[in-house]
Amino acid sequence: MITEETTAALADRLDTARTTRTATPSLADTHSLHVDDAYAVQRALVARRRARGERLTGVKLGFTSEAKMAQMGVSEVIVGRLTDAMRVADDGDLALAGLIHPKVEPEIAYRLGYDVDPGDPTSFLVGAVDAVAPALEIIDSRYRDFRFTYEDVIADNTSAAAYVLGPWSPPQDLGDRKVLLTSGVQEATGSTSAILGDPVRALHALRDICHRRMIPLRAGEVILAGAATAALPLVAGTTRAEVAGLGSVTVRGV
Ligand code: 0L1
Ligand code: MG
Repeated sequence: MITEETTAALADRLDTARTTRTATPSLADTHSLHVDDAYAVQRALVARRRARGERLTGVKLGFTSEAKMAQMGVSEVIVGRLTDAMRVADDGDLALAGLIHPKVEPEIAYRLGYDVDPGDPTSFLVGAVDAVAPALEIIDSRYRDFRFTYEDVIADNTSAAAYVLGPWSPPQDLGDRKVLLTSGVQEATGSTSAILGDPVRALHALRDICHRRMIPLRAGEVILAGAATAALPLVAGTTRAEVAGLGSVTVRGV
């Protein structure tokens, strides 16, 4: 385990990388981090944002595709925190100058209708969902060239930078829906089944991870379940994701 001083120093380093838009080398170049250390750095990093007035609005899952897990040599999803400062309105503008090297992913968002107690192993996250929506997640690793280890990316709040929510619909089966992402002239097609086989499995995985890491989930919070296609670079102009039968969500890079 790393010391509290080291945890604080690494959180400061990642915080500065984001606020000054200057990518930093992998923490693994100089530190040997355990997964627990990495989540401790993430907590300290998010605490800095909260101390500046940001409010927690939900969580996001990462590494929910087989391809990404294989690439990282891991079998466990990762979780990061969302704040109100990361939220961009549907069809809203996102300033690219505020980011380092942003990419965008089409996702499914779940909204919670009531609190879920992380200490209660019988709590049923799926039953707590009161709405679903198409979503865009903008990731912006604070590491140079997106070069990071599994522990690095956890410490960096799983590269979370911004998110956009489309219109909410009632809870429904979202298995194997076609997904189309367009960003500038680039396009990616995929399926919601890229998210752990079915996005509902993301809720099961999240319940386990929140239980182990004592992450509370509150009514009204949003869960981003993971990417349905490979990420595309976020460029100036319109980026749009469409999930068959659920609707679309748009952001404009400016
Ligand atoms: O799935 C994700 O939200 C991405 C997690 C972080 C990995 C990356 O920055 O590519
Ligand atoms: Mg994502």
